[in-house]
Amino acid sequence: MEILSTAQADFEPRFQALLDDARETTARVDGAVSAIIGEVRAEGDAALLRLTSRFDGWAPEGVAALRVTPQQIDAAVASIEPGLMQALDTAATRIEAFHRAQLPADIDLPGTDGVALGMRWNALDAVGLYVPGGKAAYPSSVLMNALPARVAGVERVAMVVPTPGGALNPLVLAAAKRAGVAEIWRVGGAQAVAALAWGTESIAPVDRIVGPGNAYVAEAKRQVFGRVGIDSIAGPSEVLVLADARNDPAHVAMDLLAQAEHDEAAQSILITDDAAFAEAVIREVEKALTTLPRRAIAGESWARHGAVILVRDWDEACALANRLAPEHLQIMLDDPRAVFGKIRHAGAAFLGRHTPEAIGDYVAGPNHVLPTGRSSRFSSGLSVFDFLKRTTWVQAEPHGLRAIGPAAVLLAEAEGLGAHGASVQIRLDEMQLRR
Ligand code: HSO
Ligand code: ZN
Repeated sequence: MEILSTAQADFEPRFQALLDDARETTARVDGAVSAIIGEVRAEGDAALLRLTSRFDGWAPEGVAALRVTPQQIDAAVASIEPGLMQALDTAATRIEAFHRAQLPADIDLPGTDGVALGMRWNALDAVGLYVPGGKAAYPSSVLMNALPARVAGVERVAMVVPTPGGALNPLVLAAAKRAGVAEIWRVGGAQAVAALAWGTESIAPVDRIVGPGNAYVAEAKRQVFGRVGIDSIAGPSEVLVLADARNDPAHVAMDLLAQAEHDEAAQSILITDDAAFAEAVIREVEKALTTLPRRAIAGESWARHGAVILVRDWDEACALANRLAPEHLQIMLDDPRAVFGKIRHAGAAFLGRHTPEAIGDYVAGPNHVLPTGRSSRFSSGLSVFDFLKRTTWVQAEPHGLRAIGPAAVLLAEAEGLGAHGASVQIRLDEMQLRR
């Protein structure tokens, strides 16, 4: 691993190349996906049964077999080791508490001019949660997606999860149960997204679909957007670590590898102000890469997308961090909040030397569904706001309408909209007569 230094003459083009590194492996699947959505819209449950046999390697005996039963959920929970169940509960309790703290207040302005104004939050009625069935079937993600919806007050959360070969994932079911999800369907892929968006005889349609998935799922979400809401489409994960030489290089190395092991396309970057420390971290990464269980994935991510940058001071580091707009930012310094105060673009920050990002993946409380691919410049992680929407309201008293109505009449006339103006003016005229 070569160290990039801001002192080098060619630093800027090389940093720009890092920013431009498009890590997405975008397979074009739009045609296949629109065909699948078409089949589900036309044939409903029958299409779900057929597509499940074709793609998931098991043949459900009728639609009833697609719904996970309460007995199956209870059996899954019973099969899990108590310590692990407790860990799930610790995570869930903390995630719930943090998201409850996010719940916003309504606005209710009496209005001094006889026009009361306000804004009221309401939860969505029904949300669909996609859970992948393959290697990335993370129970922690079930909690991170379902709990904010429940805390926001969503009445119905319908989960879809493919069961390759017919095998249910007990920990995913246990997480769903802990998160209060009672409706679970054993369908996946674009067909599951289509069913959630359009409904079938068995599955009622939802209002918004969230949760990660493969290229087919992502494309299906894009294609049903507009009929339903969707969350942002997640790209490969990334971390930026800011660390000085007072850290243990082995800690920093493992933090970088924790992100790299997610995906060959993941990205881990270290920014430090000490060249010897940079070298030490690189050595520790290489050492760990000889033993880590997922060393093949992590090694490829580190070799292809990893980077180590040497800066002259932390202001310089902050400027680079804001340009990188990372999904995860670790600030491993004595006064992390001083540096964090200068950060404007990051999905989630982890402050100090004792806050590895993995603590946020599981148990800290804030959400781990975060903006990737520099999109923290304009978007944020999943929260209760994704499951709420606003209704604004106005109530004018007669004197309020008298005060602001004439301006509306003038504007309506200027726009050539006669009924608009008249709807105000007839009321004003009536008040005039009654006086
Ligand atoms: N770091 C991932 C989330 C995750 N990690 C789930 C472990 N399980 C993206 O934020
Ligand atoms: Zn992670």
